[in-house]
Amino acid sequence: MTNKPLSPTDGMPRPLFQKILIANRGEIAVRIIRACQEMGIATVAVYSEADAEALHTALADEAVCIGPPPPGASYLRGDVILDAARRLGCDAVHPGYGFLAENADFADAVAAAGITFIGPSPQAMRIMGGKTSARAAMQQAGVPVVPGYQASEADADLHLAAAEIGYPVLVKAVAGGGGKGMRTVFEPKNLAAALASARREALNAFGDARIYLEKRIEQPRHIEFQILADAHGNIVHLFERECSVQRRHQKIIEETPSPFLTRELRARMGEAAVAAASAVNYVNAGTIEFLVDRAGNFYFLEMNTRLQVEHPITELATGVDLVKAQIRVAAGEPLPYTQAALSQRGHAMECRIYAEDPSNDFLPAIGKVLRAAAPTGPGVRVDAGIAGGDEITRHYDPMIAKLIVLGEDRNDAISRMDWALRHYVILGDLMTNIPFLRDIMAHPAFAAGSITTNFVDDYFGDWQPSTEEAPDLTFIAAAMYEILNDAPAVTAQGAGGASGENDDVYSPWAQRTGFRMGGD
Ligand code: MV4
Repeated sequence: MTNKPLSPTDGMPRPLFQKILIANRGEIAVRIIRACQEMGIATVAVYSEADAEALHTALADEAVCIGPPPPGASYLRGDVILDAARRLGCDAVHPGYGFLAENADFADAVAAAGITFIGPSPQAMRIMGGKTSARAAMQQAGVPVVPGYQASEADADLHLAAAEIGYPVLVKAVAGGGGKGMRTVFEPKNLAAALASARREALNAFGDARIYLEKRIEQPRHIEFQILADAHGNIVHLFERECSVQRRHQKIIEETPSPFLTRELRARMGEAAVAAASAVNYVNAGTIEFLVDRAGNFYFLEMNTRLQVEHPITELATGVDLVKAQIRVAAGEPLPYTQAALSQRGHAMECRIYAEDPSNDFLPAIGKVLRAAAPTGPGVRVDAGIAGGDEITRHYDPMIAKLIVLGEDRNDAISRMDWALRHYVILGDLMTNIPFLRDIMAHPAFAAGSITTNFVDDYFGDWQPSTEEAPDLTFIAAAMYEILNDAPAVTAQGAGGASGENDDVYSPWAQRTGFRMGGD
């Protein structure tokens, strides 16, 4: 009986896939690589010339340059990406979010190459990708949709429909999303012009001029439900995410549970979300977005047929690793839990950290990150796509990281989030929205949970960073020393005192405004 030397994988379950190509960049690529590494699955990163030194490129087992920086010449080149997957012997592709994640033609091409696309079927993508086909499918499934009209594009029919619906109405783009092409019409005399301008913008933005009407829901909340479905007909929801704090249709803060939902409303919305996924035979992870009015009426808005940026708050509150779940479902595994086995615990909250200049209309603030020291500690998670030395460029989304906390309850989550924001050190010639986020945390309306999609416009419409005392020279000297000598990161705690109770919020390490090295 020879003692066969143990192979490194002996005792470990066979990996579900041998090698996964991650067709994305930044923090979500890092996140997916991390899940693969925990599952013993080899990884292939794709990168543009601008990301040759990026974190995701460095972390993967193999990396392939797919082209120059512009997304259209790199991360959107499905043909080049698929060729890389073939050449490197990948048996699955994970698209992340954005880029090709909801591109049904890419999903088709991946499957045609005999490679598993980690996501829903192209059919489900196509139905949910068209806002009117999605509405029709939901109406058929008995999922509440906003009162509206999509039967005809003729102006005369639309005028009649708008009168029937009742003003104010919204004109929306069929191929739209994120508010592009959306117009509010308060009275009949303005409808014709709104239809024309909405069609022009939709054609420019999506190459598709089709539009439809909806009744405007006043002061709505944006509450979405996470769905997870396997290939054996099992579908569960993993509860809601409150996403109402948005700025110009860009989510900023997400949390779960929603401070607005009652147990009863949560159960009804969860059932509707599962019914929506079932109506399109959905498989894998997806999100059903609802608008919820002040009376608690909820309406299907759209379905995102991909993993979402804000998935970590669901992971922290339920204990489910959604990326691993996606990979297992794509490999044909059945869901290991029933709806009854799923529950929420505590209160999770996410802040999106953007490289943007709040004092300059939040325009993206490109520049070099000299030092990035993320906060750590009980209930604090950072999903980052950048490290010290990385450039934030104009080529890609300016989101550099997600800061997520889990608290015992909402107040605990808010105070933990403020602590973490205060201790997130991002040094370099760039600004971030951290001061803006901290002011939101401190706002009484936010603390009270009275947030709608108008929250930022209502309370922060003309927000400017508070004028801070300039960090004193000792801290600038310390920053220079730390960077030039690569000393261990000095945190606000270290700078302000051992225990942190004297944290000096004016310390450059506390990252109040964009602390510039050698800047003005
Ligand atoms: C609406 C609405 C009110 N009533 N539809 C904005 C972008 C797209 N996701 C849908 N949006 C909205 N659709 C009706 N019938 C209000 C919004 C809206 C919004 C929705 C979710 C999150 C943030 C928002 C910000 C402004 C408007």
